[in-house]
Amino acid sequence: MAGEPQEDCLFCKIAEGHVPATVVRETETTMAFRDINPQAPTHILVIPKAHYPNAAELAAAAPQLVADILQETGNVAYDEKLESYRVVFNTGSGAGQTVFHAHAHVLGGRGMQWPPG
Ligand code: DGP
Repeated sequence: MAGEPQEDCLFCKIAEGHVPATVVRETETTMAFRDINPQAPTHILVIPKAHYPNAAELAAAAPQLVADILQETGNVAYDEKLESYRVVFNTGSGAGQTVFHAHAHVLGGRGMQWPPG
């Protein structure tokens, strides 16, 4: 069911504390932790604790959680003292999504190119 923990989901396991992660922020509804394969000096993932497979399904089913996540991306950027940063929701495997639990990437600490690859 939408929002319920999925047994085979890595980020559900991180949210439940069953898989370790370097958690930098946590709220009632979200968790922020460092990406295991950082693509920038600061690379933090912000997830809803509830399981939704991607950002589009999250937005359709639980728009308040999208707001919670975006608020936390700003808080992460503040904590990390990022003047400029990028927030990315890869949505679908063709866009590079590899973990099918909605998450925002917060990337900063280096110059960024546009368009992204
Ligand atoms: P995406 O490709 O947009 O689905 O992003 C998934 C990210 O998750 C990717 O940048 C690598 C990160 N990741 C994968 N496995 C782990 C893990 O076990 N721990 C942490 N902290 N990050 C992970």
